[in-house]
Amino acid sequence: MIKFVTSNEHKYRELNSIFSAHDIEIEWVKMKYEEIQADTTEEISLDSCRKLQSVIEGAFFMEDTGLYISPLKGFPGPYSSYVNSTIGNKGILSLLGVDRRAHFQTVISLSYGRKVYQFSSTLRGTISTEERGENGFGFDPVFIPEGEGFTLAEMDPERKNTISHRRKAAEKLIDFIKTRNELNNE
Ligand code: ITT
Repeated sequence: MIKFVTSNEHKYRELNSIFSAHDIEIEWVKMKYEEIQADTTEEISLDSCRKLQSVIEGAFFMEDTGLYISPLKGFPGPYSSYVNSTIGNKGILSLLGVDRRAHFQTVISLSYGRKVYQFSSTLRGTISTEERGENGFGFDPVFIPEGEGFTLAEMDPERKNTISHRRKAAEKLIDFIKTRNELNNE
């Protein structure tokens, strides 16, 4: 059993399904935590994780995801949450021309034995020309992964979970957990 701190139920559901396939139970600590402003997701996540160490007992992890759009020089990146709740997907679509390359980056920070370990992964793709699909959340209706014809929101949840940024970062964390018996058996 390992704690996962997030206010976002979609993230919890996606990760819970990935972890249960490895027989690892995660406990959802539903809470919104403070995030500083910094240039990289790694720095932001590290800072939040350290602050939570004085609040949460035992091993826990959290996860930060950003959408980086190439022709916008990586924007919204660390400001993804703010951009999603302000201009949203329609606003993003209105900012783009011919070059629509983008990627998601997920950084997982694990607090274990007072240390912080980070695991990250990316998913490359393009921004669609219109919102498509009802599944998923956040930027899923406008993100088409490389090599796919559909947005993440048009895929069934299992398909997103097979190819996603979150999935690949979670697998790195799972590999780590499997090498630590104490985490495995807690
Ligand atoms: P917590 O920080 O409480 O975990 P959050 O929703 O604020 O939840 P993030 O800061 O990591 O999470 O997310 C930044 C934004 O990116 C937010 O608006 C999400 O909706 C969006 N997002 C995160 N993961 C996504 C995914 O897999 N697909 C589409 N959008 C995603």
